[in-house]
Amino acid sequence: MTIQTVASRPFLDQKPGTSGLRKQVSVFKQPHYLENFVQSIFDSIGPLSGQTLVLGGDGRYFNRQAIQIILKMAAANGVGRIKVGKSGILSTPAVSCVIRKYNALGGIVLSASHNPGGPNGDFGIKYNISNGGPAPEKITDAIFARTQVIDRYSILSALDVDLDRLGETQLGGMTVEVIDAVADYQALMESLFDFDRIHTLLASGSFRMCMDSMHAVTGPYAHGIFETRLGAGLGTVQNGQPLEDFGGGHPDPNLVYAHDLVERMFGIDPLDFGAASDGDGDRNMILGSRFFVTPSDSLAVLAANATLAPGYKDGIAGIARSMPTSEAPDRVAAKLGIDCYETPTGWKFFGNLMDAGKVTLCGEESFGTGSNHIREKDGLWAVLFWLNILAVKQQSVEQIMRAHWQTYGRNYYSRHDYEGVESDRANTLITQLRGATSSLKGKKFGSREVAYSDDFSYTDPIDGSVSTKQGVRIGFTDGARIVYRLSGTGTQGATLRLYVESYEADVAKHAQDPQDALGDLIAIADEVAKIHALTQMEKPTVIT
Ligand code: VG1
Ligand code: CO
Repeated sequence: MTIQTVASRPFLDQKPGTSGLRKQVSVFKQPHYLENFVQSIFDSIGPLSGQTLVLGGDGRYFNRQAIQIILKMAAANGVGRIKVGKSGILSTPAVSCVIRKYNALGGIVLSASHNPGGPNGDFGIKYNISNGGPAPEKITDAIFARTQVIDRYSILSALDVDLDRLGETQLGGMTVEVIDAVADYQALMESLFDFDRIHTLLASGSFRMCMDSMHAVTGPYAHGIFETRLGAGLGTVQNGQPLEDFGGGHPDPNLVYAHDLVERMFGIDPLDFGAASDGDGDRNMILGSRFFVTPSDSLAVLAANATLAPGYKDGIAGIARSMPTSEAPDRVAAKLGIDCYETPTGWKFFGNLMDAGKVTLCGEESFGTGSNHIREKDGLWAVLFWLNILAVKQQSVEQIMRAHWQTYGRNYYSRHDYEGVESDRANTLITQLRGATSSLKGKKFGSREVAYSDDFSYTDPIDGSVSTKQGVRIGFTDGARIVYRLSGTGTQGATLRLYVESYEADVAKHAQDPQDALGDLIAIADEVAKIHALTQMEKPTVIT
């Protein structure tokens, strides 16, 4: 086995987005493309000698090949040990868990999350640091800078490693340890939630649930935890076999893409509880019988009921939510007398707050919820948390949600995505909006008056780093908000995200359809940004 040094030239488009580098498979398959990025990671994270790294992916097309390349490059770069998930599978939360449990230097996750997979789909790679969380901008900026000048990479000439057999093998001077993908993660979940109580609920026969893994990474985790350990019975998990192309689907757990689940939960004879997770297992959607829980409300409910789960029985230190997420969690924090932090979009902004002990629960409107048990959002964790609450309260999802609104009021909320917008048009829209924000204050739209308008900027309270241009927001005097931003995870054209929120204290008005309750705000959002004229799209592609 010899170490080869391969001459290479920079690819100029390797700038990580909201969550790592995501490109079409055809881009990743160009000679040296993956290798350049991996070498840039290795060159940016300090001495590797004797260090442990964690490696795994969501099982999408190109996962196995990429893992073999990365193993050989890690060996050539002096890494001491790599823990890799069996068959190359590890969910994003499992990688975070394993990094923390074994004090690894960091980990590499191969995933484009909710983006479609297969030869014509997307692939992605992200680096997580020793706290188990996504690399902060300081590190992703360093990796990007390295990609711009890289002229060689190192790789071991060796046979492929057998990824389907548990145990250790040597690759040059490096030990490759193929680990059970589920065991460490399941043990962590068991330490947080009342598995006995959830078992009693699920095995009772009177409570029926469905977990839709959308042919993505959580399949093995969900089979093991819900069916085998918690007695929910075979068939509880649907689409539980990870497939390289996710069965042709879009592994995004929302009302549009998780249609198999939606049919069961909103059809005749609906189940009591339904949940879905995304490509890499860090997102979740929670449904009750003919009832949808918005992710923002889900975070608020978990915070309000946290002490019902053993892992949080002493209460929570604080909450953090991304800026476009609704203010429902803020109301719970206020009542609990704890802080609620507002960060830019992307889980990397929560890491410092959790490390400093300032927050316990975090969430994003995009179906991401999690806590300081790891440093990533965690889909199955959220599902288990809900089950723990349901098992204790013995109420339906809808009853819990309605009681919550009764106490705190309801934050009507919706996100409209305009996917596949031509990049120039999307950039024009945002640039014009930025220009308009300064003159909006005091302006009246129907009964609403603008209280403030700006492009969100965040100063990290722990390390002082500043992140600018994180989304244009318009706040009204009655607390309603409109937010616009461009997606940082897409691979083709641009995606405009419009977020609208309006607070309603009156219980008698809590049964409206959010699209109706938010109708005037949606119209104002278009009037201000000229969405339809500029995108040339009649309506959003996805509404959640
Ligand atoms: C989206 C979501 C964001 C999330 C990110 C990564 O980003 O809006 O909340 O953190 O995806 O999640 P963007 O830039 O497209 O809006 V995942 O599950 O795709 O790793
Ligand atoms: Co994801």
